[in-house]
Amino acid sequence: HKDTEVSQMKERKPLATLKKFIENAPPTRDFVGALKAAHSRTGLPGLIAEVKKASPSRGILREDFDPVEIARAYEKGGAACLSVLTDEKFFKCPLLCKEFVIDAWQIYYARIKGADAILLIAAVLPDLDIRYMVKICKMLGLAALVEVHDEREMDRVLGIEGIELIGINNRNLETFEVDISNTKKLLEGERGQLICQKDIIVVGESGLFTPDHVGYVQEAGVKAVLVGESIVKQSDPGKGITG
Ligand code: IGP
Repeated sequence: HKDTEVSQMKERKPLATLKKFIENAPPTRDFVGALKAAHSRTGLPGLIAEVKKASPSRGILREDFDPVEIARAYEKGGAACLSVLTDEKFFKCPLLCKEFVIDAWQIYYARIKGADAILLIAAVLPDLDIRYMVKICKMLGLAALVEVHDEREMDRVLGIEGIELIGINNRNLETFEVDISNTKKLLEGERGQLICQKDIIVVGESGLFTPDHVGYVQEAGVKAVLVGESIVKQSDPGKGITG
């Protein structure tokens, strides 16, 4: 059976093999559409709820880590999308595959593993690679969440055609320092206007722990948020998502 073949795929298969699987795979779920729908339905940023066991800055987040159970709770709680290291299990919410993508092969692989979106981090990818990878995503029906953390990266990314989703990371990946005013800073003035003109959905990422934090980044102009630590640690991770 095809699904078992995919889940047993241990070694790095040639790209041609992955492409053949993708031809027969079910269509992707509309990641951007799910965020837009949640935003227009609630008037609040659409939530990408992140499943993670640990983080380099905070260590283990929960001992009783069951990714499937947590993802189900997020879904039940009303998350628009999920962010997770791509898993073989399928969920109804569109899935973001959270990986350090540095090679196009990883994008094809994410697609056959059931991802609906992938993360492209501007800090580790040259413009040419981002352009090329965004095109591959389009071809495969995947959304690309392009992540930036400073003005320079934002300006680079705004110069690339066809970008629908930009994530502003409030965490500096080198120092792990979190500052949610980073989202506001990067959306001020001309950058904010350009983003509106281009109809780009901005995702506020990292360090969001309270409704006030979410309100703050919403005020700054985000239509979606990516939240991990504060919800993954809850005894019922789905509770309070829509509240
Ligand atoms: C979630 P937090 O502070 O809510 O757990 O953050 C998410 O933004 C964060 O995990 C993240 C990340 C990344 C991790 C955003 N971009 C890139 C690793 C690599």
